[in-house]
Amino acid sequence: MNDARPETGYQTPETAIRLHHELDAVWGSGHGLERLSAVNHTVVGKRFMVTALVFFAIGGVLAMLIRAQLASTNSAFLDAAQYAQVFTMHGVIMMFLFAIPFFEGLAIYLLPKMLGARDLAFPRMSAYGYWCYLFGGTFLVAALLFGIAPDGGWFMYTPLSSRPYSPGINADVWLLGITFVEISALSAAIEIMVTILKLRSPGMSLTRMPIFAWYMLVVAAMMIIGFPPLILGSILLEVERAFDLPFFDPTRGGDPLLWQHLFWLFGHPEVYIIFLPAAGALSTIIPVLCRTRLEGYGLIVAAIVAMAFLSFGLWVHHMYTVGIPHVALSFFSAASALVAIPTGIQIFAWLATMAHGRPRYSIPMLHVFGFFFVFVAGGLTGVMLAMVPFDWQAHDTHFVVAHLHYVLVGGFVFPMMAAAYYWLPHITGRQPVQHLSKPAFWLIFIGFNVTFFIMHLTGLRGMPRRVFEYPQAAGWEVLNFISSVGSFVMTIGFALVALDLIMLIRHGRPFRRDPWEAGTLEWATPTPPPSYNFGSLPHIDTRADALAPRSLGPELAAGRGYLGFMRNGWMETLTVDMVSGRLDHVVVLPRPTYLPLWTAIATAAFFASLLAKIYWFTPVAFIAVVILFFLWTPATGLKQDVGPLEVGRGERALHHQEVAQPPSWWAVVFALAANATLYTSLVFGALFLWLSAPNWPPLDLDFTFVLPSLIGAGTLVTAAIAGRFANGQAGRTVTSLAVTLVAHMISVGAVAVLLMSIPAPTGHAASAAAFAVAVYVGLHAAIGAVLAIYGLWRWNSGYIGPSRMLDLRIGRLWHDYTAVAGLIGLAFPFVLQSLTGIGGR
Ligand code: HEM
Ligand SMILES: [Cu+2]
Repeated sequence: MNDARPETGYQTPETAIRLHHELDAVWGSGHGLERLSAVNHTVVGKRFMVTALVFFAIGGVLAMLIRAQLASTNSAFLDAAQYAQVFTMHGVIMMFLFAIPFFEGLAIYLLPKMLGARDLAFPRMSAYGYWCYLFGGTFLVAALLFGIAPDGGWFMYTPLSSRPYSPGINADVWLLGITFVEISALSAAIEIMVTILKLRSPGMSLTRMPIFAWYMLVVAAMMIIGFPPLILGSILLEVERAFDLPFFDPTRGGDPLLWQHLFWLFGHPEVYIIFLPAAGALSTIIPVLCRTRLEGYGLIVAAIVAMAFLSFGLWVHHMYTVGIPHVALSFFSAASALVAIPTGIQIFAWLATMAHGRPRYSIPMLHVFGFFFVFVAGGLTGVMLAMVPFDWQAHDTHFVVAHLHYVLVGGFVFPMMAAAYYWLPHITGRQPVQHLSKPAFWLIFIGFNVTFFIMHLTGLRGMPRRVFEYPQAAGWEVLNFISSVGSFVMTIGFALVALDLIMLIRHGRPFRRDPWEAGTLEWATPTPPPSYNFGSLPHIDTRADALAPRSLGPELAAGRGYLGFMRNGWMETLTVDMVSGRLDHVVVLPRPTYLPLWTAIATAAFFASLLAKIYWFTPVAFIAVVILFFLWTPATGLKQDVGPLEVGRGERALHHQEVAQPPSWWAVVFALAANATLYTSLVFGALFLWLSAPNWPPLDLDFTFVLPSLIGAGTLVTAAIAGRFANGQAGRTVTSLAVTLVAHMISVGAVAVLLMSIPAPTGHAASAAAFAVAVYVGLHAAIGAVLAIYGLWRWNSGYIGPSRMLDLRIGRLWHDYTAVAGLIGLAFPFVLQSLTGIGGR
């Protein structure tokens, strides 16, 4: 960015072609190796989906190995140790490396187009997320080749996954690899949330959003709340394995059940996190395929919000057999059955839509049919399992395996195949060839039902899951053999689908626009879509699934909407008020850059150093990550006020650096929400141990550190207050940032003293918990100090002024959060001490 005052006016090019060339010159992602620097959402979304499909294929090969092994009683195909790695990695790949990344890719690709924006809110963030996913996933799969893959089941229960029972590095591969991939998922969730809430076309109020955006909004919120407990659990388990802090060790005040709670707090919502995007695709596709409008839009929105809330209260139904109090069991059992209501609402809305419309019996529709049949069957066995006595019988048998595949394949794979046939024409600009599509579908459908229906039967006859062989006397051989044959039929079906899609890409008929006569905005782009999506952005004045892309498209391409021009080489798009959809401000997006790739490489080095136990390198890699992130920031800064900018259609709006709450401010708010969930899980985890773990209260807990705690609390509050005085005015800003910096540094020192006075954290979970909380507070204070330095740097380089305070406002959010978390954390040892004084068993 240069120092001269940027141009604020504009000139719309004379022809649509001209406009296209001007926009593409700036928005395009380059060719050849340069493509590695791409941050554009169309490119990144496609990358996510293709990579997820590769992992799906790998997971599928592992499933074939499982079925080959189980086909007969005495197969010597895999031994017990290999089998454990194979089924664990099958589950891990399908859940973490296929399902989540695939829908993220779909959302990243579609959302800006559906909402009428030119890109996501943070294009570099999604590129970074992609690289983290690729590196983390590769890392897990590579471990399989070396025989050091995780083998404790996809949910990695302690104590099986603790050091004494899993001495190798297999469990560490899971913990570090998954955390790495989760970072990618969390950043995608924040990105999706902010994009949906802010980066819509003017006029698109919340109630006019296409239904897919509602689904993804709810899913993103669920990820922000649901993933942190798992990240926390992984960190604690890794810390226990590496440094012997006994969070899960019952002999020293820990509890293996803490892992189960943290895991299923994530794991149950996860099932809905996977189902809802698929349902969002169905709610988008079904009305179009039936040439009508979606029935019950408002009711569906209410149902998915209700589902999100309910799903967080249900994790315990995975733990009926661990000895939960009976009252709690009845409560969670009833709640589990209740979730059938919002699911039912959606299913009936889809059926009503079909009944009112004139269905086209096209290929996506076949897969929609597959979804209905399989998913409803899975729902029924789910209601059976929600009944406590039945679950006690069926727990950990192949009945559960059958149920979970009916839900996952029915609720995700079939809808996503429908989505692929529906949207692939958009991505490629070509329509299906359709010779293979039907046989492929029937092979999958029949193969699937043969494979998994049988597993209900073997399960009811007592065949446990996760066993690599079974005795002939058990009488399960014929059933298992049929099941394995079914799975090979299904595989042939998937292979045909792959071939079919390749045929579409290669030989499909090209078309101009909107082959399905859909009503959503993504079909108003040319196909395949250009790098900037829309030549200009529309004004939306009706619900955004009832538009006319065929006439709207050419208008936008001709530049007759908002921003139909180039200004200063800026990549501009618009934001709106979250609820009303009123035009809010202009966002200038960053250009392609290699920084996300470098940052992901540094992040990979950080995780690799932990795994290889080269701990001296860990802080080096961490600092490299932090520095690289700071290098991201100058790209979209503004060294001078530019004031209101013309945006076309006679309206004006401010640059995002000159407003109070631009997308990045919201991103920090959501990131802090995720952070707060992690912290809350930590504090509640400690209280859980106190209530239920063996060996509490600890006998000789002697905390004596009143002084450092008081100093720490005082300085953290000082930092937060001082941060508020930084307002972009000379002198005052520098002074207050300096005070913030010093205050944070003193609190880091106070926390260090405190850490030294905690009784050996390896001795008992109580001191381990106090230790973890203090480290958390110290880390936040340290980052607060870094942010203060960053503020000073930005001030010095001229990026901050009375109307350009974004960096300061983001700092403030952090200092405030740190003060609150710090006060809670510093009080925590005292609370623990008085609790252990009065209680325990
Ligand atoms: C492509 C066809 C598939 C076949 C033939 C298949 C087969 C199997 C079998 C036989 C098991 C049980 C292993 C055992 O307990 O010994 C299993 C476990 C599992 N599968 Fe699949 N599966 C398939 C697709 C999927 C998909 C699409 C997903 C998720 C989206 C998935 C997720 C899981 C999970 C989470 C487990 C549990 C792993 C564990 O116990 O740790 N599977 N699969
Ligand atoms: Cu569940």
